Amino acid sequence: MPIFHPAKEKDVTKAIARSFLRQLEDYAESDVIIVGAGPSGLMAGKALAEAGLKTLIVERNNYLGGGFWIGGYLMNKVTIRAPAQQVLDELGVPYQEAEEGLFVADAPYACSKLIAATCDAGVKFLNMTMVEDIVLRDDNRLAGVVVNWTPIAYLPREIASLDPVPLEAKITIDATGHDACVVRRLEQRGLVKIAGEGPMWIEKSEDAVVEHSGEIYPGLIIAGMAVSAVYGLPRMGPTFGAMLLSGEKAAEAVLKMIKGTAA
Ligand code: 48H
Repeated sequence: MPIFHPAKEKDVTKAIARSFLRQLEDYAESDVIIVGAGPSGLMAGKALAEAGLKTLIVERNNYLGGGFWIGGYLMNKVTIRAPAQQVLDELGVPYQEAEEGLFVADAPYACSKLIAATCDAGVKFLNMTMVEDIVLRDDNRLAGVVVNWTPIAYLPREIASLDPVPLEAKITIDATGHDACVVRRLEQRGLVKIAGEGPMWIEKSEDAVVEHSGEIYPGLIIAGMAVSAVYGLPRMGPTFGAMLLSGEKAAEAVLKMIKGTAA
């Protein structure tokens, strides 16, 4: 006596194709596109979807979470400085206080809880999808991104000369970490300058990243390590509080622009 309900092979394919294409058609236009599903992008997405905005996260890897999965030096632990442990409390992630105001948590636990909370909030994801360019309107406003399947970028041009497709959004967030991929497309056109990440100085870095998170160009907001890269701020190594709070600050900036209110 079989346990599972019968299903035809063709119906499995049809179910996946229909669901994917419906979602792609729907999200060809979003309120917000976030590029990068690391900690800052996920936090921004969670806050924006909770506030009712149609939010899409584009991620070039098949997995979500960026550098938040593994923390420092392949040791599977992340550190968080006060007051950002409040985010761990909200997500239900256990942690220990290693030193006064310095907390340590299991990276996979923290990352999976953040991913789940972002999904619960209603964010949709396009993974294995790489942002390779931007949509710029002649009023000099970023109006979306241009994407292609990630594997295409790793194949020789002779067999993978394939045009990308555009996705529109009212606001885009560059949360691509050290690469600052979206801002780099503006820099290539002489529209902004990227200072390049500074050396490590934990005590200075985290406040500075949160402080500088926000609009960098009309229609474009930056969050996370992309902020360090753009403004030449010090880096902070495997401590993630600023990534979480930077994502929240980016979301507040979006909400002010779209709804005229803070989160
Ligand atoms: C689609 C892309 C593209 C692209 C990149 O690196 P992340 O974890 O980013 P943040 O800023 O949220 O967190 C940074 C943190 O992980 C870190 O590295 C820290 C704290 N470092 C400190 C230090 O001193 O080194 O995630 C960025 C995500 C990744 O998942 C990328 O795959 C993705 O963005 N991404 N997705 N199109 N062109 N470029």
